[in-house]
Amino acid sequence: MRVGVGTPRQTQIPPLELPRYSAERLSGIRCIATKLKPESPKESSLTAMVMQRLDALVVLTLTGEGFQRRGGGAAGYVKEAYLAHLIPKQDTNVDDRRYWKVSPPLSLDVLTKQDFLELVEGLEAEFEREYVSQEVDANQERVLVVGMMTGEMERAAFEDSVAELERLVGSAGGEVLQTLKQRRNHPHPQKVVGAGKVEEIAIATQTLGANLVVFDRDLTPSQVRNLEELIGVRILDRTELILDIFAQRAQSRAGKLQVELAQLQYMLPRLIGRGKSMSRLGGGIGTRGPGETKLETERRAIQRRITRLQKEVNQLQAHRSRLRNQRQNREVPTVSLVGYTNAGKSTLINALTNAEVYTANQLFATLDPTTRRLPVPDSTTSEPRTVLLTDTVGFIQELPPSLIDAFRATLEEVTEADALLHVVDLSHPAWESHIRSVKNLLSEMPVMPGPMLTVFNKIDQVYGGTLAQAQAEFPSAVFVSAGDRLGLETLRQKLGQLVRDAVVSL
Ligand SMILES: Nc1nc2c(ncn2[C@@H]2O[C@H](COP(=O)(O)OP(=O)(O)OP(=O)(O)O)[C@@H](O)[C@H]2O)c(=O)[nH]1
Ligand SMILES: [Mg+2]
Repeated sequence: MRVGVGTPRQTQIPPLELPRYSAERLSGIRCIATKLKPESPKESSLTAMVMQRLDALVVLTLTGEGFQRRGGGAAGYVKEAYLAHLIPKQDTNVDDRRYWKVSPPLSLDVLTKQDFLELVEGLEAEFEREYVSQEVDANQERVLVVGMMTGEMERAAFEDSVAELERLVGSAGGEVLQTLKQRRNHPHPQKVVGAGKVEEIAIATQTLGANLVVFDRDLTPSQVRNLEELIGVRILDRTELILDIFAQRAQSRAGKLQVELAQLQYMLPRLIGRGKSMSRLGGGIGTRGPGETKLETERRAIQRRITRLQKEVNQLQAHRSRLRNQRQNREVPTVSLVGYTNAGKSTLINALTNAEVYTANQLFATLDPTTRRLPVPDSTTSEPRTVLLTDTVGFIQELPPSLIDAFRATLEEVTEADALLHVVDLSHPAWESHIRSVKNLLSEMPVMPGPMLTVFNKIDQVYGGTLAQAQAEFPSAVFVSAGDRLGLETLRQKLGQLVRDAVVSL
């Protein structure tokens, strides 16, 4: 038996320390609390019950007076008893947060006749039935998404970025069960979101049976640790999620190499950070020892591996640059497709050249570059001439810096091309901000790319005044539907002009 002094909320046991912790079971703990006022349990106590998945919560209210029975034993002190327990989801309503049932005031006699084992077993059977029926695919992660709108962020930009995070979860193979949002001036230094929100996340995790919570920003190691302790499931930040998608997509040796490098580079400072905070915490007896040493060894091993991978990426870079030189010697101009992820770059190269690049309605479908020959009409002679068209990895806003660094060999295919085709998905509500993100990323690349032609894609899905707006703002752009093979001839001709301009400007 565990005795805690304080309200059920104050004496709460962290999820990871509970004897049992899962969506289909209760924790195996019953809590009895006393209360001076004759009123039913407070919402905070009931919330604490949900978070610990208590078998039951009994609240006894006191009369403030009582008497000693003859022969010992107190009586009359307890006025009434309330019995509260969780209820299965089909009866709950996430919006008004009714996850529980509270009995009317009972007398102690009635309460003692309650068969708790039967109650718990009955509830667990229902939870389990519900859990099994929810479980579509056991391999699919059940994810809760958390978005936080800070200070100067605009509402629309925030909504777009949360929607994008949901799509990233889907692309990583997860299922988004619910998305929770909060507005704060600054992220909370320890927990990112406020205490009330953490509780709401924990409850939603519990009741929906989520096994992963993804945040729309990068988290510090201590934030991750605190949140995992409070919520009880794995916490992932945006960069880790993107790295995970890349890891799943990597096919070629070069791709795998670059992904591993990016993952280790992201991880390393986090390991060091954890080490530091640990030593700051104690800085004395009990803080030295195998924990710290192991961390140090681990850190060195990772550093060594990073150095080796970096060397390999350098070799890869040198190899690619030799290939590019050979192409340039043959005087075949090169054009790279760039653009936001899912803009339709691979669909476009397939439509233009009969390539067989994998396309899909998911983010980061393509990782490895593919190059194909494409005949275009020469802009002066109209004779066909060949250009080499390369499709490669898509961009995203705030592409993690470790990825940019690790993927420099792949990205050089982009920056060292003679010209760029910037593919924009005009059917996407955030197409304008996508253009800005791509331009920002290009401007951060070490080598200045050549001239660029903007291609608006998916015009078959564009409605309202969007097409006219884009045409007015980008008079020299081309408008196509790669999917429906619309506008491809115009695109070929403009490509002919583009490479001539590029070669002239060299
Ligand atoms: N309606 C419509 N859908 C299109 C068009 N072009 C591409 N798509 C769809 O858009 C999705 C993404 O296409 P991809 O070619 O894989 O996009 P990508 O730019 O290569 O994306 P990443 O490789 O992930 O960066 C797919 O579901 C395509 O079928 C188009 O012209 N019209
Ligand atoms: Mg692609």
